[in-house]
Amino acid sequence: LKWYPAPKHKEWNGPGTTPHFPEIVLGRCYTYTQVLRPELRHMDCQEIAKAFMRAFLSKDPCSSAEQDYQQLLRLTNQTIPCGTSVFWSKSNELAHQYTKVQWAMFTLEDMLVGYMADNLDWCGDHSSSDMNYESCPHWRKDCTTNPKSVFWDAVSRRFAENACGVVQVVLNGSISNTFDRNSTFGRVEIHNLYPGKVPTLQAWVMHDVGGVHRHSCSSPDINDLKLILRNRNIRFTCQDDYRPIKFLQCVTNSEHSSCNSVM
Ligand code: C8R
Repeated sequence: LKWYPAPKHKEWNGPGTTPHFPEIVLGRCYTYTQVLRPELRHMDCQEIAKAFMRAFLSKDPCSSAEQDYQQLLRLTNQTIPCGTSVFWSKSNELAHQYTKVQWAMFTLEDMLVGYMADNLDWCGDHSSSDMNYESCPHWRKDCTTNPKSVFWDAVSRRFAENACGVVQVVLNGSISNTFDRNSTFGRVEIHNLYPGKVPTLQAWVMHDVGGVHRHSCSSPDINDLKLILRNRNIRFTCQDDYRPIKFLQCVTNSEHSSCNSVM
């Protein structure tokens, strides 16, 4: 008689580890360090990928801690010039389009560690040395201390701590929570900017072409952000529909009336 392992049932409510996660992480590390930013070609991608796996493999996926990622953070340490950091909240695609064109500006996904992990899911299990490809903890339905949420909090905190000079944030003015205190930007990043290094935060409140204007720079929500920064001694400026980013939105909506007046 042969015993087969019992079929695994879905343990958690979130998507499981992205298929080929280790290969994707290793491949992205090489692409970034050898092709995109050859000034980083000395970085050891084998070690970096190993440190990433070690952060969560063979561990309970609801007991993840920032400490688990310390080695990965050390190995992926990267400095960028002052005045080049771009934060974003609920504007993922637009913010990345912006830094793609403004090659000298960096979102976290334009940094090695963010580039490796962008859009992936991952978790392990304390009773196995493999990844869980079936399911991973959902941050709200299961636990917030899951490997993925803890990772983004840890790398976002470091990204903010390392920022210097005038920094920018791209916000979405077409949704209700343009500035969300519970988002990574509102909960982690603004509180970890160093006032001694970051004199000013510039906010760009962008509205979808033809979309609603839920919030603008004069909204109470944005004033909340302003007050938090004032208390931290960081100057705040705000501009609605910042032209360099508006132009990007108008590339795919060039016929819309609101795009005529932009030119
Ligand atoms: N940042 C946070 N989360 C990130 C991320 C990133 O760079 N990149 C990805 N893919 N994610 P949101 P926010 C994932 O609510 O919470 C940094 C995570 O799973 O629109 O304010 C970055 O520096 C995360 O749960 O934005 C940026 O400035 C969602 O996407 C803010 O934090 C975040 O979606 C953005 O985080």
